[in-house]
Amino acid sequence: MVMKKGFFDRVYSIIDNSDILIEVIDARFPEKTRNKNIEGFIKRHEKELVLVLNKSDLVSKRNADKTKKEIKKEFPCVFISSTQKQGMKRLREMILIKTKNTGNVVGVIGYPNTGKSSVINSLSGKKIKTSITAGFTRGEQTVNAGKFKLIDSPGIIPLEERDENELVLIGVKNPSKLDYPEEAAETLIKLLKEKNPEELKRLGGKSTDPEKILEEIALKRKRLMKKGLPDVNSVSKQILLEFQKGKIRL
Ligand SMILES: Nc1nc2c(ncn2[C@@H]2O[C@H](COP(=O)(O)OP(=O)(O)OP(=O)(O)O)[C@@H](O)[C@H]2O)c(=O)[nH]1
Ligand SMILES: [Mg+2]
Repeated sequence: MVMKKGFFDRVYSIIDNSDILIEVIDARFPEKTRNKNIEGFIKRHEKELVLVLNKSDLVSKRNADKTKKEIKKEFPCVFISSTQKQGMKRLREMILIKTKNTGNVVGVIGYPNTGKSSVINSLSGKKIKTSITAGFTRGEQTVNAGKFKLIDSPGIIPLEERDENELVLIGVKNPSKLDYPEEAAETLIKLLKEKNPEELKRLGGKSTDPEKILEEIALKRKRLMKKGLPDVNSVSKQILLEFQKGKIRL
């Protein structure tokens, strides 16, 4: 009987079959979308790893610079936006340097929805399918990108139990599935307050209290319940979805 291989076995077999590895991370949540166990595994197998901070079009320059300084201490890293085609030349050059003395197979790994398939498309000029829905890529596939080959893989689902609000923010869970979207929305408001207050102002948040801010945004958008009260539940889902779609920047 053929045994169905476990998920992590598949990741490890990609690592085995690759000469170097790229870990695609969401530049808005670098720490939450990295997998340090797998990074450690790659290191122990003496394969080069490049951290690619994708979706950098969705973070302010100030935040990007701060993150870069931290990550660079651990691994070579490149900030890119695969959809806006920023930083792609630098990434290509980095791959060429790293693969020079090894083979030319580049394994692309990362959490669901970080943009692995988009990065591969941008590097290869091909059009493999991407999606706003996390967990989209199912099987592995190898894509030719001229001097090197890229292996696309399904997103690595974190083994540890993750907080569902966090999963919504990193784009792995649909906000409409939350019983209390207000909670995740308040977390987002707090993050915006800390990291990109200009964006919060643009949304119409003036108060200091996140709960109040959600009410203000609901009123501004005329998301109202009976008697004209702000519909915080519905506006929470709305802004979370906009954040997932990249319409709100961090
Ligand atoms: N704004 C922005 N959106 C991006 C970028 N890269 C990818 N996306 C979007 O993020 C979503 C996920 O992209 P995919 O390339 O499908 O991500 P993936 O990592 O292959 O996802 P799975 O196959 O589900 O693991 C899509 O809606 C992309 O358009 C980027 O650089 N900037
Ligand atoms: Mg994919």
